[in-house]
Amino acid sequence: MKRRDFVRFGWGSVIATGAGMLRPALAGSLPPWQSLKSLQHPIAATSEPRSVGRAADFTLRIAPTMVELAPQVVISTIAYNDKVPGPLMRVREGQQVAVEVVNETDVPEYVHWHGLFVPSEVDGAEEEGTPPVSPHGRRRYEFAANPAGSRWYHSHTEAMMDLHRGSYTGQFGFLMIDSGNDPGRYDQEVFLALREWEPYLSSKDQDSMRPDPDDPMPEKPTTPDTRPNGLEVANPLYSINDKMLGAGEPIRVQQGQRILMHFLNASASQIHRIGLFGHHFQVIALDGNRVPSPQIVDVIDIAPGERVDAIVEMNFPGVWILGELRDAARVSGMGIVVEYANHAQPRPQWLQPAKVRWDYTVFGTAASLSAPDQTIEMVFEKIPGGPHGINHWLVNGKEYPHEREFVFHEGKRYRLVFHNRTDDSHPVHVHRHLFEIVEFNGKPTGGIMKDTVVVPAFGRVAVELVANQPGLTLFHCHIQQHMDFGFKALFRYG
Ligand SMILES: [Cu+2]
Repeated sequence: MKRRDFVRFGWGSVIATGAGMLRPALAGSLPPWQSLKSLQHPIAATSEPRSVGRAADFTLRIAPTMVELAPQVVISTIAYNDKVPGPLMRVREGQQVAVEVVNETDVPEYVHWHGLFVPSEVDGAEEEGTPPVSPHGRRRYEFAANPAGSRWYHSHTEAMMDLHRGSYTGQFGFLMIDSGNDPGRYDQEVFLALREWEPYLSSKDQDSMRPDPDDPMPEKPTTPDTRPNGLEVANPLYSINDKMLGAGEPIRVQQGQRILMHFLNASASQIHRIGLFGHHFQVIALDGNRVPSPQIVDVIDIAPGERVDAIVEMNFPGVWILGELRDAARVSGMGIVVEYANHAQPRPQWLQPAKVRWDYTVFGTAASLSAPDQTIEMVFEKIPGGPHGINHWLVNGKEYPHEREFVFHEGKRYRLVFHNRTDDSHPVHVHRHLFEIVEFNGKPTGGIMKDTVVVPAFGRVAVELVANQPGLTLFHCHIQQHMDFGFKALFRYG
């Protein structure tokens, strides 16, 4: 897509650094993102019946591509429409959306619509019974766009030991569902997807999930597990959208502007901590859902699968780095330059923001008065893999699959209590539903609606949801390796 197209659509220059934008195609015309290059790759004949009826609103073509993260740093990955992130899909709340997915790879694929209320057959999870997009085949996903907010889409394919599949690839993108009554007041909107590249297995701790010694750790066992840990996924390269720090266009701002930043952690493995010296983030939504108390914080913690929407007021002129607090991640690419107009200086500056603990409950309200109909306890444990193996993960003593699924009854309210008896933090995700955080490490709260929540190392988190989306529902840790090696479970409706 050409730069002038972004201007024509009324978007700032920043979006052009990463997320290409996609508008519903007009019948009979060439979609604006369809470059000559993609026309040179004829779509293979499909073995599946093609949907008939109206034209798709969006087309996603899954294919290998090259991404230039920085000059002379070009990686090979699988992506949607040769873009990383994939095209920005923007739809109205309640809109019927048809997405045609064309799989030009040799393996089955699943596209998951993360945070949406969609039936199991279109959710994009093999475990729930969604059919795959077969190799060199195509499949149409049709759903109503609900609920409003910052959603996203990504590959939900199992990877196991293949670090070139599933969420290790560039198959992810933003999906914005506009409510039409957005009360936000801002001058620019930017989309910032956090990513790592070139994964490998290592016994060296990358430090992203080290337990915070100040955490209460209510689930810490009295006798520590001394078995040696297994190999975990590590990465040498990082980016925001498709560029390493300094390689892309800066976020260009003017003093006094309010910038709405949509953060997405599209990582397969790492929790990130983001700061911008001299500025504050007013967090207005978590996982796309407005928070009851939009508090101002200096640092944003964001785990794989999570989204944070924050307004930043530009009142500290200069040229700054918005980036990861960990030096190793930031110097390896996880950052973007923020440049005030008329303040060009040779080097963007990084200064460490004050170290502040991230605490979901500051965005909540008084504890919920609701009483659940039933409480479901879920205990997470690790079987350490040793120096040459992979850790395996248990939910209530068993790796996936369980003999009997967890059962919901439609219309009932459930409290899920997550007991993390491991020394890692886990971002756990419930498909097709929103839940409310009701207790975090012993602290009651209410009103924070999410689809993914970090259960800290040796921590305990309770959430509540109303079972109002019949069908198989997948629960899992959003760290790809944990999910693939046991950390998942199914809920069914009884
Ligand atoms: Cu995990």
